[in-house]
Amino acid sequence: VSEKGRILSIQSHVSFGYVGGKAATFPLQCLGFDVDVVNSVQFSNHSGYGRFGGTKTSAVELTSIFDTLELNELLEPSRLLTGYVPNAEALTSVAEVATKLKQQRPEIIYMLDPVMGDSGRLYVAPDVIPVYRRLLPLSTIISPNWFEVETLTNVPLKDMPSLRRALTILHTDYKVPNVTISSVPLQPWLIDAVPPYLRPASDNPHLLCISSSSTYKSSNGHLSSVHAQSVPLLPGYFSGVGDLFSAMIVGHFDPSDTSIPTGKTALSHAVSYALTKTHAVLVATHEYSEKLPLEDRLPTDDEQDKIEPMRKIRRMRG
Ligand code: PXL
Repeated sequence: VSEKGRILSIQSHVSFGYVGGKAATFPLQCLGFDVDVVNSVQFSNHSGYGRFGGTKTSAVELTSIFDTLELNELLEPSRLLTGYVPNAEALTSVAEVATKLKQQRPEIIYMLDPVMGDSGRLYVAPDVIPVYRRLLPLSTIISPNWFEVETLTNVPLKDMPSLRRALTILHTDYKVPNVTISSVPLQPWLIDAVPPYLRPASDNPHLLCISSSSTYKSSNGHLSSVHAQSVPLLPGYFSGVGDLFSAMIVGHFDPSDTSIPTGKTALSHAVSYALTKTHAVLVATHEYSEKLPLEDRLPTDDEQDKIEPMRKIRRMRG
């Protein structure tokens, strides 16, 4: 039994490659956690390959795993991490176990990654959206991307007021204490909001990560503490990055830590660690891909579709 405690991690499993649980489990174990792993799917590889084999875990199977863990007194995590769950039935089973855990241990730290899609494209069944909305009030931290924030709040993010509105909806209507929005493309209206002395030192493209924590609530208002951090954008297409990032945030999040520097929140502190570590993994992956022949490291899925399958599979390794 580890000193850091147990994390129940409910995510996808792939035989080949590192997305979902394969991207989260080992790094969390390295941080000192015991990880109880439940596979929401068991696939050969991630869906970016175009073809994948295997099965999705049904709601009945998930519930049987959770119920038996409980009967055997093995359902005792101090943290919960949920990622990709392919449909509403399975997500409802996850919601039931999350509700039970929250009732039994209200201080549980629940990192909810509402995996639904990216860049305007939904890659789960649309009926998961209302189930995620019901789950939000149980969470401690959520880690949606830009598109998932728009989907959950129905607010198109086009300027600073709309970003503020979306964050307020998540904090007040959905009672989410901590929100981190990863991989925000640095758009001119966002750069303008950052004081010049805090902007990235170079003109190279950067990705922004926004962390917002609810700090004060009263009957007539709500205050939150918002931090933005940026990392240099690396060329290429990487899968499983969000899964590693969410795992590192929940692994480093510690509101009881009294050594958090003034001006930081427990969330922004955890996000600093998560960004640094995720970026280091991406730099290593990028350096590895630089050694591959040019045709084996095309940047987008669309371009991969134009090349023959075996080539495609070799390129997407990692
Ligand atoms: O979050 C990445 C991910 C997780 N699970 C499955 C995936 C992917 C990305 O492609 O296909 C099954």
